[in-house]
Amino acid sequence: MTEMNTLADRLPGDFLFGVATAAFQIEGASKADGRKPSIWDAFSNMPGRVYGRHNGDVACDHYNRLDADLDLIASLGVGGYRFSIAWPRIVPEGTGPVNEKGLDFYDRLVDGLKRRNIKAFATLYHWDLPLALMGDGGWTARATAYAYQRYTRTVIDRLGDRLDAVATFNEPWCSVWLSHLMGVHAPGERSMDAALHALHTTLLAHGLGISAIRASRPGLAAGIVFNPMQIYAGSDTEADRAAAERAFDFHNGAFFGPIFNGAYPERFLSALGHRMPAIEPGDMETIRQPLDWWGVNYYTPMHVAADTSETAEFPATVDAPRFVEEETDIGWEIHAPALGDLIRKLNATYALPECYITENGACYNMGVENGVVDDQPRLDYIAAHLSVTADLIAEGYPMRGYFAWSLMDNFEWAEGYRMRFGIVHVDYETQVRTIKKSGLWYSELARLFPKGNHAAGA
Ligand code: IFM
Repeated sequence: MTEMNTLADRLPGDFLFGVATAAFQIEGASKADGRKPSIWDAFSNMPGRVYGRHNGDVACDHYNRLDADLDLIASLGVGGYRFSIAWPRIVPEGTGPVNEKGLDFYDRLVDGLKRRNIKAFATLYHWDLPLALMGDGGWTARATAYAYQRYTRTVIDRLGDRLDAVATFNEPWCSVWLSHLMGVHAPGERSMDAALHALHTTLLAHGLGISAIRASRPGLAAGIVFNPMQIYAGSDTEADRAAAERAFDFHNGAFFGPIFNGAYPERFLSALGHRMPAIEPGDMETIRQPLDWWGVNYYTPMHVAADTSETAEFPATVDAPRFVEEETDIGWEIHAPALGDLIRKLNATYALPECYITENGACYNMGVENGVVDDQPRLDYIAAHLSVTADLIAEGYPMRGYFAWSLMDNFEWAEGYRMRFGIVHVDYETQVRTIKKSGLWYSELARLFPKGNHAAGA
């Protein structure tokens, strides 16, 4: 186990410790104050999509418990809070009227953070697309990128003066591949063609969003949050090494390439380019704009081998055996060194700005016993990944902060409420919050970094 003081000594004094959540996963109040449904409301109400047909109607009831939850965050002694803003609260139909009551909620949230001296890291899109936009094709339709730009402008005009950092998107890999190709997340599409359209629309929306942020608040630190894959070849054969390179292009390059180099990866384009939507003049310039920071969400590595079947579609890979058997309760392999390998590889491939670990944490489902949640494995997981982060800083990588996923147990998408990632336990019957052993440890560590005052993008 990593000893706390040894770990703390290896991190810079201005390292930012934070906790993270997302709107749909915690807010509940799905019909309150003018909010209209998102694609996740529809998806979770369909049988067979989400475990136990759980939905976001109540979640952690955070919408109605805002002040108490802000007090909880403050009580953890962290310097930052990463949250997302629900588009269906702000522009409930996706386009059309702005809902003042929705903006008021985030006004109160941001003001509450300021009063408590906690930095506000807002994410504009964490998967809750207004359902009405599906009428035009959702993310597969170019019009959605322009609707997103208007939504962004609306939010930043109102809140931008008090945000410390903003991310255009959370994990576009999920809202593109997992949602449109693999069918696991809303809208549950399983089509490469749909996914390729969603990819380009999302990237265009990112670029248009950055333009809107710059126009409204030129000084605001703007970035994007990825869940890039650390990909290991299943063997040293040429075929498996080539498979790992294709997987890199597909899972990482398709996002990082356009945003940081202004181009899709060549191998990716030659395999799939003919199925993509038209890339209009100026699109790639819009997508590639300087960013102040980027966020990495890391949980587990990926292992691939070549898929030699005749019907295999790019990237033509199959799963290869893992390095270690140890896994969290959601079945994800635990391998902290992969975080280091990932950051090194991405920085060697792209010119990246400074970086925050915007999510890292572990799923363990232990409950409250005698008032205590003993989640030692989660504590060990977080400590191991912070230790790798300290190594990266020693090597000169600009790692500026770490946000634990998650502040509290919440709606874990297709897994519903059965999978718990919180450092705070939530009893969904009573909404009682109990800080877990990992949360108490994290809090003690965060308090050693009272300066946590690194300004994103500075
Ligand atoms: O809960 C999610 C979060 O919304 C995005 N990143 C991964 C987490 C765990 O699956």
